[in-house]
Amino acid sequence: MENKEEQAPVVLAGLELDSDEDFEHSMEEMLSLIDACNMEVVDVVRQKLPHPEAGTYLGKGKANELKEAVLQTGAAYCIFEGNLSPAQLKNLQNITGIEVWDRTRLILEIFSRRARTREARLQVESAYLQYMLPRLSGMWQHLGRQAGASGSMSNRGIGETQLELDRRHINTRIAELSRELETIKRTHDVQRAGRLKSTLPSVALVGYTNAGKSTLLNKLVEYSGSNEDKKVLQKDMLFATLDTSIRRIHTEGNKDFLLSDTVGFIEDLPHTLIKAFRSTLEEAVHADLIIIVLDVSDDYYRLHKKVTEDTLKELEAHTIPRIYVMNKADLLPEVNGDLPKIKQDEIWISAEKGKGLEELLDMILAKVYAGSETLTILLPFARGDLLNLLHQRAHILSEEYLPDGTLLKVNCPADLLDRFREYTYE
Ligand SMILES: Nc1nc2c(ncn2[C@@H]2O[C@H](COP(=O)(O)OP(=O)(O)OP(=O)(O)O)[C@@H](O)[C@H]2O)c(=O)[nH]1
Ligand SMILES: [Mg+2]
Repeated sequence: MENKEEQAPVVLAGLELDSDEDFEHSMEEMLSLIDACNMEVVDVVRQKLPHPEAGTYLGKGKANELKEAVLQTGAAYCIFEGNLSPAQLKNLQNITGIEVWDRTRLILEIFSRRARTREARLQVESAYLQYMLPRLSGMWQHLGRQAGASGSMSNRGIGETQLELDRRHINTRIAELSRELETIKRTHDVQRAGRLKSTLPSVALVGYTNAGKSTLLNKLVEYSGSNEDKKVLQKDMLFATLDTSIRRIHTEGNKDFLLSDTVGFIEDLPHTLIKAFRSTLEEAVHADLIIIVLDVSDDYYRLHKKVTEDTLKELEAHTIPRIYVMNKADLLPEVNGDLPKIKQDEIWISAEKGKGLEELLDMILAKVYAGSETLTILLPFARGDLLNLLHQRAHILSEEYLPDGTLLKVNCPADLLDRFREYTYE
C-alpha cells in the first residue's frame, strides 16, 4: 500500500444508469469514501448509459478516455462508483494498466485500515478474502505477464498453478477465520447473557456513517455525570468507528442503562461485510431499544433512514422498539432556535451543542422502563441477592428494616415484576 502520509492519486469513474436517481449523491459519497481512504481524486470520468457494457462496464470509447485520463494524471488507482464483475475488473485493469477498484473494494480498504481490535481485523480479513476469491484470475494474469516477460516460462502454466494453490490457500484461511470468529462470538454471547441477567437494559445507537453516533454517546456519558471518562473517537470521516463500545449511563433514581455505539451503515454495504461484521452488529440486535441517529442536515437523510431500516431488517432487529434522533439540527436555521423538538418517537437535537440531551434521556427511560410498577415489598434478610438486584435496577422510594426483613417501596422495571410479586406486602 502507499505511504500513509502521501495521498495516492485516483481517477474516479462513474456510470449513470437510467434507473439511478441518486447518481450525483453516490458520486459525492465516493469522494468522501476516497478521502476516508487517504486518497486524492485527480480526475473524474463519467458516462450515461441504459445499462453497463458487459465486458468493460463503460462503453469502449469511454474506457479509452479513462485510459487517457490515467496517463495524463499519473493516477495510481482507478476507482469505480458501482460494483464491477470479476471480468469487468480484469478487462479495465488491462485497459488502464493500473489497479482498478470498485466501491466494495474501496469500502473494504477503509475497513482494513481502521480495524484495531483483533475481532475487527479478523472480520475484515475474512470479508476481503471472500471478495478476492472470484477475482484472483485477474491478479495472476498480471503476474503471469511479468513472469512471461522474463522469458523463462509459459505464462499460462504459472498463472494457473498459482491460481489453484491460492484458491486452496484462501479457502483454508477463510475457514480458519470463521472458526476464530466463532470463538470470539461465543465469548461475547456469554458476556452479553451475563449483562442481561444481572444488570441493566441495553440501548443501541445505530445509523448511517457520520450521523453523530459517537458524539452522542460521548455527550450522554458526560451529561449523565458518569465517571467513565473514556471517550470514543468522533470524527468527520466515514467509518470512524468500527468496533462496538458500551458505556453505562447514570440517571437519577437508579434508572441506569447501557448504551452501545457501533459501526455505521452505508448504502449497499457489501454483503460480505455485513456477514463478517455480524457479531459486532449483534449488540444492536440484542438491544432493548434502538436509537436511530440521523444527520438531518444532510439532504439525503431520508435515504439514509431507509438504508438504516433495511440494514436492521437484514439483521433481524426490526421488531425492537426505536427512537429516531434527528441530529445536527443546529445546522437547520428553521429549528435551531427551539431545540429540542419532539414528535412522537422523533426528537430533533444537536449532540454537538448538547441541545436536547435531557429530553432524549427522558424518552429513553420512558421506553426501557416502560411498564414498571411501584411495589411495596418485604424481602427476607436472606435474599441479599434480590436486594442487590433492586438497588441496581429499580428506583427505590423508601427502605426500612423490620424484624422480618427489609421493607421497600420501589419502582420496579417490567421485566423484574414477576420475581418480586411473591414478596409484595400489604
Ligand atoms: N453541527 C453538528 N455536527 C455534529 C453533531 N453531532 C456530530 N457532529 C459532527 O459530525 C461528525 C461525525 O460525528 P461522529 O460522532 O464521529 O459520527 P458517527 O455516527 O459516530 O460516524 P461513524 O463512526 O463514522 O459511523 C463529527 O465531525 C462531529 O463533530 C451535531 O449535532 N451538530
Ligand atoms: Mg462513530
